[in-house]
Order: sequence, then structure tokens, then C-alpha cells
Amino acid sequence: MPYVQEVYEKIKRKNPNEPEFLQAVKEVFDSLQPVFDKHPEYRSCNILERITEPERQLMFRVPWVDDQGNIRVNRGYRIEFSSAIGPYKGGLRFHASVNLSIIKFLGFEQIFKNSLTMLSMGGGKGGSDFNPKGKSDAEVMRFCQSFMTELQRHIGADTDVPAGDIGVGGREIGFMFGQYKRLRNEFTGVLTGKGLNWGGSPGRKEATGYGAVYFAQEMLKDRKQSFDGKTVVVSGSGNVSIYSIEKVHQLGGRVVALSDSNGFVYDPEGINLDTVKNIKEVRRGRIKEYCEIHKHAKYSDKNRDIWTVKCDVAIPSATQNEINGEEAKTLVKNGCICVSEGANMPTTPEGVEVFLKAGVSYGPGKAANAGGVAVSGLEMSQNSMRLSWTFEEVDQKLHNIMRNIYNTCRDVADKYGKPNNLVVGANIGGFQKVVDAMMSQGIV
Ligand code: NDP
Ligand code: 2IT
Repeated sequence: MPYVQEVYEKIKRKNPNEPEFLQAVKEVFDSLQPVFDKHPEYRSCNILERITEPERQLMFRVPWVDDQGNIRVNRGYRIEFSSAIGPYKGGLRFHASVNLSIIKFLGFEQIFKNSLTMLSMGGGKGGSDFNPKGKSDAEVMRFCQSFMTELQRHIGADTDVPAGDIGVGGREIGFMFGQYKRLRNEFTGVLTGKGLNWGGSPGRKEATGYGAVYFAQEMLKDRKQSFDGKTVVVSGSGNVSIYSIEKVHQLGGRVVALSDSNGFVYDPEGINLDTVKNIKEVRRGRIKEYCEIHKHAKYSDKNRDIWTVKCDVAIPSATQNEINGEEAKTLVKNGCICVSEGANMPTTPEGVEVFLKAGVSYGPGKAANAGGVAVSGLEMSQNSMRLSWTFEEVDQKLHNIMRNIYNTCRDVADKYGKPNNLVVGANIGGFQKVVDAMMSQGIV
């Protein structure tokens, strides 16, 4: 049995109830065998066994009181996966579906994503099964304060720097930052995605969406095409979706559909982003409300049917496994030539296979959505310098980073005899720097 498969079987036995984590590990391992053929020394150092075991896993009780005076209990997580190339770095997800498997898959992916940015950041992820939907600001604040009361013992600007993910945006980062500052009596860059007046970076809010579109722009360029005149479908309607749409529209494309966990909206005239921002960012409403304002737009309560909408480019930006094999086939049949993943692992392994076989330009999440964490890294740099750059400076740096990530993925795929396979390019490209650091740092 090839080495990587042997290790995978071991990991499967060790983590039997973690399907998302195993899916993420398998995808990386499937790319790595050629690297181990070239470097037998990695095998003798048991690199794969070590890199798949988090350096530290924290799980903790988060008690809080709701507006009716009831005592509620959620579970908090922080997985400090790898500090080989920098402090642990990665977002916090607040969603009812959160469990250990999901946080571990996200933390594992983050190691390679962060490495691809070429900034000094290790991999981590955290969150809670807390469901922010329908909660008042005061409830969200009490939850965030309780969550941070425990988390603060484990994090720090040079140790572990969380940020946002699903269900965690500017409001939640603010509440958590306030509590950290109060408990530790220090004003440091312990979280990213902060407000612009208190240490945040211009462009962080836009970074993941813009970055996913910059990545798609590079893929299209290699096909001698651009966004101009392209029809685009973006799933989700949160932070990543909104700023993907903004950038597509700036580049001359037209986004015609977006979604949430209840359904999707189809607007053949092009999604009106001001309306979406007002519904989602200002009112925290549901995407269905779009059709009350734009009567010609259509709403369907089958949110996965968004993939039946004809498009040239798809930017899945909601959640893991939102495109399966059949849905990928439908996209291809309808003429989709480019998929840039704003979300983490949104395509199932069967779906990825379909895209690669059909010659679709396919940018896997750990490369295509690295813009968010890249600008988080730039926020950390600005905090360390106690200076801040302008939006234009940050956007320029983000654009360069996304171009570099694309070039790395493409060049590594070519080098390993898998031209156009950006999955292999991203996995090996991200792995190389981490493994070199692990080899230098001894058995840790
Ligand atoms: P938000 O919370 O702002 O938005 C999430 C969106 O996805 C919402 O529209 C939500 O719909 C939808 N969604 C969430 N869970 C599900 C589900 N189980 N089924 C269907 N729809 C769902 O999160 P973000 O925009 O920040 O994150 C979106 C994706 O991008 C995630 O996969 C995240 O990991 C990834 N990502 C985020 C980065 C960032 O900087 N924020 C960076 C890199 C990746 P509803 O409101 O109905 O729940
Ligand atoms: O998945 C991700 O890369 C994020 N949620 C952003 C992480 C970060 O630290 O900015």
C-alpha cells in the first residue's frame, strides 16, 4: 500500500466520527504521493502522522443567559493545528451545525491556505454550535463575552489570532475584542477583522470575496477570457458572497443568483447589490426579501437548485459540500467554465472529479478564498507597526497575493505533471513550506 494511503487508513481508524475532517485529509493526501516519492526523508520523520494531529485541541463550556433569563449552554472549540510557520491563525464559526469534525477540517485546510499566502501564519480554527439567528444584540454580546472568558487563556497576538467565519462578523469580533481587552488589560492585535477605528485593516471585510474573484480572473486570463459580459452565480449571501458580487460587477460581469440556507433568488437583470447589503448587513434579514423589492426576480425555496441556473462562472460561497457530483454535472452541462471557491470545501470529491474531467478551471477553496486570511495577515503587520495602510494599498497587496497564489498552484501542478490541476498545485504548494519548517524544527 502506498505510504500516504497507509497513513490515511490509520487516521481513519483514529478519527472514525469525523467525516468532514477525513474528507479534507484525503483530498490533500491524494495529491501528496509524488512528493513522498521524491523525499523519502519526510516519511522517516513521520510528517503525515504529525501534521494530521492537532498540536492542541480545546473544547469548553460556554454558559450564558438569554433575554428571558434562561441559562443556556453551548460548546466552544479552538483547534490549534499547526504553528510550524507562524502563530495559529484562522476564523471562528458560530453555527448550529458546528462540531469537532467541522472545526478540524477547517483547521487542517487553514494550514495549507495560510502557507500559500507566503505570510507567517500557522493553522487554526474555532467556533461554537451557538446559533446567532434570531438572537438579540444583547444575547450575542453575552455569548461572545462568555466564549472569550475561556478562550482568552489560550490566544494572543503572537500565539493564536482568531478572526471571523460563518456567523462571526464585525459585531461579534467587537464584543470578543472588548472582553479580551478587559480581562487581559492589553490592547493588542489578538483578533483580526476589527473595526477600522480600533486596529482593523481597510479591505479586510472585502478581502475574501474580492480575492476569490481575483483568483477567478487569473483562471479566466489563462483561457484568454475575462469577466466582461460573463454571467455569474454566487451561492450564499453573507460576507464572502456580497464582496464577490461587488468585484464581479466592477469587472463587468453580471451576477444573476444568490442564496441562503432557505432558498435562492434569481434576478436575470443582475442582482442589485445595494438591496442585498441593506437586507443582510443592515437589517440581518433573509434573502427572500429581495423579491419583495425587485418584483421581477424569482425566489425558490430549494436553495441547492441555484446550481441549475445557467452561468459561465460559479463562486460557491456558503458552506462545505454545497455542490455534489450531480450538481457539478448540471453546471458543466449548462456551460460553466470556471469555479472559484469562496467557501471552504464547498464541492464534494465527486463534484471536484466532474470539474477536473470536464476541463473546468477549478480553484479549490484553500487557494481561491485565501484572500481573507491574507488581509488578516496584513492586519497583523499593521498592528505590529502601529500604522495603517490605505484601502488602495491593501487591495493592491491582496491582488498581488492572489496572483502569486494562482501562479504557485499552476506552476506546481505543471512541475508534478498534472497541468491545470489546481487541487494538486494548491496542496503540494501549501505543503512544501510547512514541511520544510517541520523538518528544521525537530520532533515537536
Ligand atoms: P456569513 O455568515 O457571512 O454567511 C454565510 C452564508 O452561507 C449565509 O448566506 C448562510 O445562509 C449560508 N450558509 C451557512 N451555512 C449554511 C448551510 N449549512 N447551508 C446553506 N447555507 C448556509 O459567512 P461568510 O460569508 O464569512 O462565510 C461563507 C463561507 O466562506 C464559509 O464556508 C467560510 O468558511 C468561508 N470563508 C470565509 C472567510 C471570511 O473571511 N469570512 C474566509 C475564507 C473562507 P443563512 O444565513 O441562511 O445561514
Ligand atoms: O477560512 C478562512 O480563511 C477564514 N475564515 C478567515 C481566517 C482569518 O484568520 O482571517
